[in-house]
Amino acid sequence: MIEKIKSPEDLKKIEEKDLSILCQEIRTYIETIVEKNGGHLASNLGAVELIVAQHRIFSSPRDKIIFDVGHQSYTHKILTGRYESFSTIRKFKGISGFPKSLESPHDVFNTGHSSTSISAALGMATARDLDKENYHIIANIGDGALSGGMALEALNHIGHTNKKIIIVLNDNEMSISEPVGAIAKQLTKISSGSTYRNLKYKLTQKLIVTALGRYLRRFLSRIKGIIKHMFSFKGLFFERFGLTYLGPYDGHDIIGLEEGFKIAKNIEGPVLVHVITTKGKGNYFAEDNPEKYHGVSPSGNKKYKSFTSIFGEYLVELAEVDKKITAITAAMCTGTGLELFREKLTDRFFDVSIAEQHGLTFAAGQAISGYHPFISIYSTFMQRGVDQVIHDICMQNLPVTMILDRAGLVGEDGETHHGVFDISLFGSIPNLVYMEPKDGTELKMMMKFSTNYIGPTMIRFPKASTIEDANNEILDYEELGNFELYTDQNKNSNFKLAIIGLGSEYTVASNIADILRTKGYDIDVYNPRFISPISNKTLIDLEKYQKVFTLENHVVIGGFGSLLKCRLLNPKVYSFGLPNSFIEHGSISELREEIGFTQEKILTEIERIISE
Ligand SMILES: Cc1ncc(C[n+]2csc(CCOP(=O)(O)OP(=O)(O)O)c2C)c(N)n1
Repeated sequence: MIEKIKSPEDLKKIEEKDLSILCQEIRTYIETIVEKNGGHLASNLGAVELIVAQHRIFSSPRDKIIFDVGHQSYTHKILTGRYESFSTIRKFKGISGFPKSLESPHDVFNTGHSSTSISAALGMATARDLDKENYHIIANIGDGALSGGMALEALNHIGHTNKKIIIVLNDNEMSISEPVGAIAKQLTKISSGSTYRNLKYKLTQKLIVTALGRYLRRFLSRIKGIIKHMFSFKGLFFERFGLTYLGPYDGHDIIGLEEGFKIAKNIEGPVLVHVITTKGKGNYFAEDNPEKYHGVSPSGNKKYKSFTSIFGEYLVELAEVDKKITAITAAMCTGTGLELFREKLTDRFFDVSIAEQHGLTFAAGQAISGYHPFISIYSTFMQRGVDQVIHDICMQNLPVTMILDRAGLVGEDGETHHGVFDISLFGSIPNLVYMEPKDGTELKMMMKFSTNYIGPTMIRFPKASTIEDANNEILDYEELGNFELYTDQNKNSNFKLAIIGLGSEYTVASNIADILRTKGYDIDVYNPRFISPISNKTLIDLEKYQKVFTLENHVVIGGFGSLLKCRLLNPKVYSFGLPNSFIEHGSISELREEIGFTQEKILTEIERIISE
């Protein structure tokens, strides 16, 4: 059935009795492709019926269906003309793992970061009303994403504007990990937990097999809806924001959901349709362990440890000795390698939910009270917290260590997830010691350095595996801002060159220098370690070169090289890195090739510059 659906109009022609078979086909297809390409498994399996029902009741693209984060939009892609291209999802030049308006008119708002859907929907609703148009705007948001500050700001605004939008709350009682906070607790109370779900599920499984069963099921669903509506105070939480509350609906009962959406369509003003789903639905492993199966990667080379796991393990080591160390995550415990900390040092572990801004100021509060928080946030999500870093942490010179995981290109998650702007955002902030290690050993040295440092530190590292030695070298405070000179080959030649490879680009820089030396050039290699500050000693050292080349896994304009260029008087600085454009998805090596950021291409360009 699935391959015949070229648009939502085809979906509307499918008979009710065949819908559960269709959903099964969609699930199997998602599982097959995600196993090959990697992607968000559990969230998508949980949202199949929810999306099928929406596309049957609403008329996309005239009606606008928005997805928060967008990681759960696979069924939507399959049903909106992308059944075939779905096999290329997340692959280089294939379709994106998130909604992309360039891909389809059905993807009405691009996403990747959390908690934007209600704001976008409300903005679109004001435009619709100013234009005197008449279509529906539906914002799909998960219970995890609802914990984000933006979503709450938007709810507050909705109460003021009273615009007609339909918010569909996909409540699976999970963020990536267990959801955090008072809102999550409220939702659990409303949905009366999994008992409701399990009972309903078992009942419907029994009844589905017969025509009488189907009739009874629809009847029960209606009666239940009415009773719920008459007696419940359940939606009070949302009604206080000025929303009409509908639900909770069983998110795996298409007919019930369709009824709910039909009611929602006819209500004036903002509506919230509360839907209870099971994350990972239909897949035993994902249902059982939704945290692990939230996102999956195709199996790869596991020979070396990642920077992330070295960070996570070493932080436990440091915190076992230093009782003032805490760990903070914004809903990314597994992604940032903090599971061991959560397990071993539970009272000093804090998940603040999808609330990067709050997490940073929360860290400032701990630091001002004598603790040393390590807050780990992906570089791309740290874009949310610029003012908190400047105003709350750096201006007060507080000892908070900010870890920017996934800095640089991240690969298959694509443009919304590459961490390529952080140096532009944080590279010039006073008091901040900002570093990037060349490998796992140096990461540990920087972490140790940070724990005793009096002010704020930030350490960026990529999504990559690395090496880690057992040595006990330390990064000395006298070294602050000094670049490390690795090879001093200069024989007093009057044409001296230097190449500086930031972080994991150090290896590429060193390889290039080796090749150039065999061709007779005098070239020194530096491992900078520090993005800022840069010491006077280093600046004086660098003045002796005719030409300086910098390499970084970051955009060139506003990046490490351009910061250095502002500080040097004499040598010409040539920077290599990423273009100042939004970079698509694909494997990191494919993307580097496409951009021209490979060892061979950099070498060729450097040779051309030298010979100028
Ligand atoms: C600003 C931001 N922080 C973190 C993330 C990473 N992230 C992606 S999905 C997700 C959990 C979302 O939970 P929920 O909305 O309940 O959706 P579910 O996956 O449970 O369906 C998180 C934390 C993100 N996309 N954006």
